[in-house]
Amino acid sequence: MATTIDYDCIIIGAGFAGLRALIETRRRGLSAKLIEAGSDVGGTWHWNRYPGARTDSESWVYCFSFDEDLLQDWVWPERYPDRSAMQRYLSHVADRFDLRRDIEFGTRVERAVRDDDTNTWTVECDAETTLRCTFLIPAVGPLSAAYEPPFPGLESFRGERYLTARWPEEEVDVSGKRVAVVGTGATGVQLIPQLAQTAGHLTVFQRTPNYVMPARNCPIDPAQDKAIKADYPAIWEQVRGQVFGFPMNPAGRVFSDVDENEARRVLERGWEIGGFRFLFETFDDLLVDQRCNDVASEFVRNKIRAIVRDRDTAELLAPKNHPLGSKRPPLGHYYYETYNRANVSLVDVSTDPIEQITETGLRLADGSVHDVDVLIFATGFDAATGALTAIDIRGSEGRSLREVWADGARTHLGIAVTGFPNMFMLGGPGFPFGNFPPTTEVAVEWAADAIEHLRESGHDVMEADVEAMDAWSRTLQEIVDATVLGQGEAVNTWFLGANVPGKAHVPLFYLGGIPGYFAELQDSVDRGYSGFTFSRTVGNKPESARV
Ligand code: N01
Repeated sequence: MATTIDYDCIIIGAGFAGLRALIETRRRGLSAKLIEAGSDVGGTWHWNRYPGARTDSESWVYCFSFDEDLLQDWVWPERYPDRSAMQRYLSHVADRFDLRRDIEFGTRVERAVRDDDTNTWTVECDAETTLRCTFLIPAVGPLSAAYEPPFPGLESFRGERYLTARWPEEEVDVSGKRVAVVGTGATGVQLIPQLAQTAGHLTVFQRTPNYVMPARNCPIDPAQDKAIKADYPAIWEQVRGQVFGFPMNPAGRVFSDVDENEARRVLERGWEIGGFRFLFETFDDLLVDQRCNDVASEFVRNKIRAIVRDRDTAELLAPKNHPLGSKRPPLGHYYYETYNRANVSLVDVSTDPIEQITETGLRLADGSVHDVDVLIFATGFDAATGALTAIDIRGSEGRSLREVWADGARTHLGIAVTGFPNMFMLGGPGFPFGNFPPTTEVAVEWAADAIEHLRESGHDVMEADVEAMDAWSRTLQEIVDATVLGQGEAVNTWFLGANVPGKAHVPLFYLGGIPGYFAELQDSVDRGYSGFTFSRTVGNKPESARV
């Protein structure tokens, strides 16, 4: 008896990756359904509603590149769009390509189970929906499973408590209140200056200081918009050739090319231009040459000392135990300046960690107590794996992804896992870290090409080889070993799975650069999808999908 499938593809998640996957599968004549837990499209931009949320990538390249008309029509208001601008954009994309008719909102996928005999994935959702498909495409985002440290006493707190990645839709009014923010990563750094404007008193609890570079946000005027639109082909070429997928050319200089004075001028210029340009348009060896990195790190520390008036606070904010770039540096919008306000104070919890949440606030290891009305955790994410293992994904022979990854997540190309045939992850562990939308677009196209190739070759099952997964894991580790990443106290970074207690420590992202990753994808195609085995289902073949 033939098994009926509902769709060729089930996509999980309506963020950048999922929306693009829906567009591409449709274009290839595949039937697809997208399941989304939230009430609207947006993914990370749907959930991260905290005050100050905005991109750290420049707007004109933090978007889809596949449709020239979309690129030409859309007008970005600012260098870094805020959360509402991102939502407007993704909503516009959904409407423009009529995507909503194939999206099931407000539905969370709880389980996805592979049946090798019928070559199907059965996807079970909380709304008691069960759907069957041939290809499972989890597009759940690398930074979407919010992490809240399991502080003792958390539930006893009687004030208001918020997690930045699950910020409520209604406005949170902190005016006149005593507010605590725990966490000074990219999220905390955006949130803190916003809350400081109205809070009665804001206390920031910092465990590791960061090198915060000024974002230098600004409006995009019509002339600039026109120039960008005229230059898009060249801009995308830059993006695809730049290590983190940004529209930047190499600096064309290394540290040893210049003397001390010139080095200072170069860094000053980078600081004034702002954003990640400070890292990538100053010295091409900033992230690999120790001397260059030392000078750049000290340059940032001196900027902090020049901005923050209280010397003790400045010294606490200045990172000393990890090099610039060994953790993902946040971009600030008057971040350091915020510590000059009388209503803002900084508490170092590196040596005296938060020991207990009480009914009225926080108690640290040294016994000091901080009573607050509002407690906010900006404590990051269970990166790369968390959103995937939150779903009970079971591959061949009932093997669970959670168990398979218990000793460390392994994938081939950040897309496929041995034992989980016909599953194509977008943004899973081993995926490159960088400007996400343009990177994802290439991965989506690669996956769609692979499915087409699979079908044309008369096969219906595609699975990553274990040797290819091993090789990819070795590559990730070798790259980390060759960079400043994870050095010093940055060894606890989420890049390495080290921020969540009990999580296996392995590199979770490919850091060989976006061009390197694209070359790996292309190489696999050129070699007939090397690293993958194609086969035919022997048992009970599925009937074609309902379109
Ligand atoms: O998370 P994080 P994030 N006690 O993990 C601290 C993307 N993103 O949400 O550094 C005390 O960086 C923790 O301290 P430490 C972007 O890629 C993008 O800020 O581990 N503190 C750290 O300070 C970004 O890099 C955008 O010592 C504790 C903070 O919590 C990534 O998401 C905006 C603690 C967590 O920082 C993650 O950024 C926002 C504890 N027990 C995010 N546990 C844009 O592009 C954790 N911390 C705009």
